[in-house]
Amino acid sequence: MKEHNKTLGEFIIENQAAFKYSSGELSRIINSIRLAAKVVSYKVSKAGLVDIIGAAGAQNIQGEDQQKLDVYANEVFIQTLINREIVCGIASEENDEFITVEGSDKSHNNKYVVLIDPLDGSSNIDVNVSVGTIFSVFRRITPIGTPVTLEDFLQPGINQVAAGYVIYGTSTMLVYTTGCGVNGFTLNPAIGTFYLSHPNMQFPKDGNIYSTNEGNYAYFPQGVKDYIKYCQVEEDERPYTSRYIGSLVADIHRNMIKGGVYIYSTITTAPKGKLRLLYECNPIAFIAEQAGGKASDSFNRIMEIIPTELHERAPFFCGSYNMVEKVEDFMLKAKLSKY
Ligand code: P6P
Repeated sequence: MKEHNKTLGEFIIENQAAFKYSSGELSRIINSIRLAAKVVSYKVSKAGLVDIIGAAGAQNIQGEDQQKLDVYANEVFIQTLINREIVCGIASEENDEFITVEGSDKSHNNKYVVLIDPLDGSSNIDVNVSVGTIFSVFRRITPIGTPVTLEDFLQPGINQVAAGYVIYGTSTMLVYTTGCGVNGFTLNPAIGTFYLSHPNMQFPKDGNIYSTNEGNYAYFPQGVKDYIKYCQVEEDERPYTSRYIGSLVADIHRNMIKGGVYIYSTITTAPKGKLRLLYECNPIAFIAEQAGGKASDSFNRIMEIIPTELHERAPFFCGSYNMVEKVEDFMLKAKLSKY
């Protein structure tokens, strides 16, 4: 059978033994993400029909209340994970507090916690731009059989056992890692099956795409301003191009395929940056590193940051290894020039 015909289900079974915690629970987590991704993908693809099937806040033709898509996606991912009896806790961008999952036998016996951004970039839905779901999986560190605690969620990214994203774009793809490389699966919506379409995804070491919101230029740290000017200086020919979709998953996915660097630095109006460390930066950093790329806050490896709050933010420089290093050089030079 040709590689690209392999289904996600077959891939999970084949690779389960390779995963050191091959209890099967992690595979069940990926399977529940798979199911939720299909359900959300269907709903996202119908979003453009809101005026026909009922505007948000109104009732649709079935008389159902229209939910905001990110609220809907949040409920689908949380319920799917709870129903599978595989996690002991869930944290979501949409929920102020984490959710304790005691299991139907109320034993708190499950070993994993999942952190999700259920629909990242959801403001782009109205303009028909790709959006995504981002997820991060840890083993709990407090005793099994007791209720999950905040400590189980505030782990550094290096402790992740799995992470990935779903991109709802021209096609829906699930891209994930369990620490043995990165693989991408494309959904065939006609039969509801994900097929291995991008085996062993790798960030090119170099690239010519830089992705950042240049509307914030006046508020960037000097090192980012210097890097952007470096990209724009005409040496030989213009080697760089600026591509910014405003949807993290879409920008990262394109840069992983073509080569590029994504930057969301501190800006004066966001002194710690905008992106959330636990369910945006860490999972994307795990993917990036597993694909041979790099992810830092411009001075420190993202996955070594010790979190202190569930929704804390971090500056995020992520992508092709040599490009991230170049930005880090500019940031260091700017920092040292202050003294
Ligand atoms: P800005 C979407 O809201 C998001 O969290 C990321 O997906 C995206 O990269 C970024 O924020 C866009 O932020 O400030 O450029 O609109």
